[in-house]
Amino acid sequence: MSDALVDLIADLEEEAAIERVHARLAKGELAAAIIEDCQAGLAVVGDRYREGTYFIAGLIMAGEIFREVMEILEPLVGPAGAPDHEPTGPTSGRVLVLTVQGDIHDLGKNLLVMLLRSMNFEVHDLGVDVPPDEVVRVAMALAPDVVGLSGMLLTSFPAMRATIAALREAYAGRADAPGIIVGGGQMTEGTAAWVGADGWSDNAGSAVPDIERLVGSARAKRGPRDRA
Ligand code: B12
Repeated sequence: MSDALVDLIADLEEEAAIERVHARLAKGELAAAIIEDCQAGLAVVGDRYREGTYFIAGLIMAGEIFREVMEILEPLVGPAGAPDHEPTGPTSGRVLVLTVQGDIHDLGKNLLVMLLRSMNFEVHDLGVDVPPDEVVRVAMALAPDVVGLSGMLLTSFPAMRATIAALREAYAGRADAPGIIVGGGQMTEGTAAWVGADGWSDNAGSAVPDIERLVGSARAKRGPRDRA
């Protein structure tokens, strides 16, 4: 058995994978490198599921291992924060994040939330399987600078498109429309264009500059808000 983290996760070796994470942290490795290897391991699990070597239990187990790893790494990525963690200083932007209707994958979304909170964004996380009308209702009440939609299934894309269409309709002609960014492992530029998003990413870290750009243009259109 290889002791590389990618292989341990791919082989669903829960205990050995957790031990490996602790060992790598003890050697001073960065959380980002460990997360990258976990994602690569999960991708292998996904491939094995598609090929029929693993079944749904394999996906569940892989998700559980990743959740445990993130529990260990969270203090190193940023403040744990309550679900609606309020930043202490001036915020980098107000972001509403969720997984779209019909999709319950949340590990990638949670990673994005953790990362944004560590960078002083005010993040509101609506959870998973969120219907378009609920997204519109909360967005109208919250006035976010950016709405981030996550989806891991090909069947999530119509739900993403419907959510964006509902947001665009609700904000038609208004200066306070948020920027909309979409993400998930299967996201591509073409899909992002098809769903009607303003930005896209298949990686939380590389999404941050795009989210900052969308915050900037939403704020420029809207002008100063009464609550910062
Ligand atoms: C773990 C897992 C599960 C777990 C999820 C647990 C959880 N709490 O999330 C469970 C067991 C629930 C699950 C269920 C299913 N799954 Co699944 N799952 C996976 C797996 C192995 C890993 C996904 C993951 O968490 N990756 C790690 C995270 C960190 O990566 P990520 O999600 O890509 O997120 C990163 C970026 O995408 C980005 N990001 C994510 N969201 C956002 C949002 C924004 C706004 C931005 C900017 C960025 C961003 O940032 C993240 C960090 O960099 C993938 C395989 C794969 N290749 O990914 C299959 C996979 C996604 N699942 C798949 C399938 C088919 C299913 C099921 C339909 C299986 C079934 N028959 O029931 C169900 C669907 C349930 C549902 N309705 O949603 C398929 C999808 C195929 C397709 N083309 O649609 C995949 C690809 C496996 C495969 N190869 O067949 N799954």
